[in-house]
Amino acid sequence: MSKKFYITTPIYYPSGNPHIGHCYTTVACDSIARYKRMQGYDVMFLTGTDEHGLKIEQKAAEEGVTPKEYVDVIVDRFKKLWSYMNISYDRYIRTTDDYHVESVQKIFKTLYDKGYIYKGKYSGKYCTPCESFWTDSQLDEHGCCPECHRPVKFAEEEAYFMKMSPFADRIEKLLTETDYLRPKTRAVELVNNFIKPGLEDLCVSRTSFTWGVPVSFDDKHVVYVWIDALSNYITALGYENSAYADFDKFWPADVHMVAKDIMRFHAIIWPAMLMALDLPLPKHLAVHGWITMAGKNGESEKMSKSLGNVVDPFVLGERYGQDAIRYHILREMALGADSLFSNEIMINRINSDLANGFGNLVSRTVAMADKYFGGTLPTERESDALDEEFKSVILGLCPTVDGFVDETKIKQALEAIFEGVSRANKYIDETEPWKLGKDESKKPRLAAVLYNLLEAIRITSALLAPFMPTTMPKVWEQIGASASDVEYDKLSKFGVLPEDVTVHKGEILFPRIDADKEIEELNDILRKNMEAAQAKLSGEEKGEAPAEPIELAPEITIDDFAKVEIRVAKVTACEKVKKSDKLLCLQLDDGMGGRQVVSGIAQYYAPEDLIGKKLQLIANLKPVKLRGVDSNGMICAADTPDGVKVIFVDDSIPVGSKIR
Ligand code: ME8
Repeated sequence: MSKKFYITTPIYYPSGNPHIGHCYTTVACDSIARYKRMQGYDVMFLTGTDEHGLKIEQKAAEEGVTPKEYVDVIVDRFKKLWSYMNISYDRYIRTTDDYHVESVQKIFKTLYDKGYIYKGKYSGKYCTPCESFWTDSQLDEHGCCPECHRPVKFAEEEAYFMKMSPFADRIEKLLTETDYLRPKTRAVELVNNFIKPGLEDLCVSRTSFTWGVPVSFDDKHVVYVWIDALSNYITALGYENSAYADFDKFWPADVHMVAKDIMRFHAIIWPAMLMALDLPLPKHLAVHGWITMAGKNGESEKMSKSLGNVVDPFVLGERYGQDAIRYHILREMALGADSLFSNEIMINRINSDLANGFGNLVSRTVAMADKYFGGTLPTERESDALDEEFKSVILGLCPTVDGFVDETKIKQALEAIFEGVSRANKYIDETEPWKLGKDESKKPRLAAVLYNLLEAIRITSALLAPFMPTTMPKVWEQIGASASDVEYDKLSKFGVLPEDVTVHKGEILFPRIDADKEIEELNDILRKNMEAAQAKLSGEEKGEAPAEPIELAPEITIDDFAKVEIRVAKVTACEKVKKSDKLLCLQLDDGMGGRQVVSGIAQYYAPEDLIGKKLQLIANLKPVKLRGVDSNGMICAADTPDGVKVIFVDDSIPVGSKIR
């Protein structure tokens, strides 16, 4: 039976263009998936998009398209980026795919039937952009959303909840006694912050928007975020649907990789869901930090769409090549820690490791084989004791890198390979081939040195190929390696390339970047992009775009409208209605002998704010009693994000004037 390996990225929100932050997880998973394929594993690498929710519904409304039309465009951009970055995913799940919707409904119903889901009421501080309820203690120092730092509002609604407490003990053990969580050091904060204080039940449905998977037995509700989103890891394999039949083959997953912002959901809620469904738990959850950017106050901030500080991967890829970008982001980020993105760091890294380190090793070796032997090595060799030490360093690489890849420590894997590259460059300095080349009698020694270097390049390039898949085949072409020479089982031995190997000089793999010129130019481009993104965001915040989608009531005719009589009236007296926080009682001069109107605006206006003002009165509304007080008509007011505002009328317009 072949060995199986299943790895997943999060499913991303298609609510804006993908950026370098998204690339990190996807490139990291891609590299591991490629490495495992190289080792002979049957790999399933899953990525996708998380397409439901209020935020998407709102963005679509702002653009005047349906939510599906909106996400289709962005999903296309994600897919284009993944193809550009050479992402070799085996499956792409969209939570709007029919099979996923069907499975989520079944999963929700199963959890309900098993008694893990019940109906209740949700209330709390809600952040609309982040679609998250927060407790008071979670809010930031300004009482705003701890993630995007925008204002939150109080909200309450009927909702279904999932019980979490039955799973608390097992989850604590999973986090503290197994190696599920990577790095395990993060278990302490999860246990102390969430499990020890008592696991809170999870809100799993919403009634305040419709763009989601409907709860099959209560269609007022749509499934809210996590049951929909997390299930993707199993529905994409065919769990509770017939679209695929890979569940038994690939579940449980070997690695889920996510950033720390969604660690809690994957470390606590996902295992709880699987326990409730009686399914095996994934083997590892690898949590990395954020790619951050230097913020205005000098502190680094998460790179994110909602902060508008994103770096466009296409801009970088066009300038330096996709592999250089892949290498840079993977090399900088240690598992669990943040990594600051800066053009300076990136360009220096590309120059030092790729241009001067690896690129130089390849070009020097190939150039010398060409210069001294016309490209084809002679078979007469002379070895030296130094060679054995060099070979043992290179032969130690593959097992070391295997270990790091298995532990999802990609930075360390790359560091190990580059130690091999440095060792090879040092071997050139030690053996001084340019001196050997001048003396005919030393040619057998020179041939041995160059062969050893070509072998070192064969092994290091094969180990690098999962991380930099576009460039390494070019290296193989240059060093005369065939596809079978770079197979995994040949990476732990020397002497694989033919004795009389022929090299082919080729293009420069990683051109050296003129750092001073480039940093300035790139900083300029990225700054302009960011300013444009931030201007767009602050426009949204200033209310230039409506916060809620506008839904018009059904059309009426002019005759319908003519039935409503709106007239100008002046407030002559006003007082609060007794025992009511909300109601004001207004005496109006309506040009018809006067009348009394009760209005629910006491939270927004004091009586003295209104006395003497002219306003609009719906004059032919049927009288009602509010809190026992007669109300003859209604005054016009607007709902705004800052509360209700009465529509006042210019003082020059006489009372009683008809408004049409
Ligand atoms: O959270 N640095 O989607 P999302 C590193 N749909 N990684 C980053 C990053 C940054 N600056 N910004 C984003 C969601 N990421 C949910 C997930 S999963 C069942 C549902 C990456 O679009 C990182 O992998 O906000 C993070 O976990 C993911 O994008 C969140 O993407």
